[in-house]
Amino acid sequence: MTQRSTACTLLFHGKERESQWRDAFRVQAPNVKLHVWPNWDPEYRAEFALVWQPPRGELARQPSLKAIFSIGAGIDHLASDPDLPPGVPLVRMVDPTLTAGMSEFVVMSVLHHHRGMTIYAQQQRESRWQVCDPVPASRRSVGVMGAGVLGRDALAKLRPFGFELRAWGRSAREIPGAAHFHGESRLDAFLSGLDILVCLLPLTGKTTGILCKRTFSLLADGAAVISVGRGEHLVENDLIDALESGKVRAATLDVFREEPLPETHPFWRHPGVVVTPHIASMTSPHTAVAGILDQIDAYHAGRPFLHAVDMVRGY
Ligand code: NDP
Ligand code: OXD
Repeated sequence: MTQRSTACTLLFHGKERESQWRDAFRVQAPNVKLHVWPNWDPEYRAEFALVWQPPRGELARQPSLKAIFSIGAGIDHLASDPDLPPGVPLVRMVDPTLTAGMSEFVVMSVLHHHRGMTIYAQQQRESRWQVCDPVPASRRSVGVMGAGVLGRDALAKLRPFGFELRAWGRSAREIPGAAHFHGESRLDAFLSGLDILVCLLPLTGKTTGILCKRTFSLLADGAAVISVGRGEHLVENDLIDALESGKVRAATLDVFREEPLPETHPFWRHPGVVVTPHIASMTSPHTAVAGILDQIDAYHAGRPFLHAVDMVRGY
């Protein structure tokens, strides 16, 4: 990795792996003066901030911010801060390592459900040797809600398996190898008879609670649901009811309304549910810092930020 001459002041409030972020800046851009929370000097004036979920109001104290870079691809927790400094661009994370990691997780989870692995896991617990009829991928439909950076990469990586692929987004677009549906009016057509549903939407007022009874009712009987966007997309009791009735046979849940998922939550023990602790993918400090430096250099050269959040749309 080449060293850059980028110079600026940057506030950092991370989620984890703080030393890796510090090292990435030190190695790639030694002239970036990093101030790491909670040791923020109140007198310090930052030009940029790189944050996961800073204490509410903390960024509002900074009068010279040119941009706020989010460590996560999802910015719902930042956008909902009423004290977010108005007019300062909020830039979401687009990082090649994050994208590749999400596609790995989605492909793994789709194949897990396609091959009936929750059934075999249950049979193993019961020492039961029983073969289920295999279904070829060509007879399985997989739909991804959210045809953005992550959804499109996941679809491209699912393509070689031969599933019938569908995508759903807000605006019209062409997606190689997948039928794309857009807008609320096409949601039912997208969902109709789907065998495996993946949610990779951002959390907004329009997508909250979208994984609900009505959505599940349109899927194929015995469908699988993979929830990797945000916990608030899912109406938890509706999924539990759908699992109990068999409408949904299995689910992989990586994100939850309450994280960490409380120990007593029924999802932990449900035989049809795979629970993971919001690890479907993670931003890599190494590659993300390179991207942030590109953005800061572009700003200094008078170019706009890429991936700035549209605060009206909410993503
Ligand atoms: P993008 O902004 O690139 O894509 C968002 C997609 O959702 C777009 O296709 C957009 O449509 C679509 N969309 C937004 N609102 C609606 C709506 N109301 N109706 C239909 N479609 C809609 O986001 P990313 O792909 O980068 O990330 C998606 C989400 O994944 C993040 O917001 C985050 O919550 C989650 N995530 C989870 C991680 C994990 O570890 N579990 C890790 C990283 C991200 P259009 O194309 O028309 O704009
Ligand atoms: C997220 C992320 O948005 O980890 O969840 O990037």
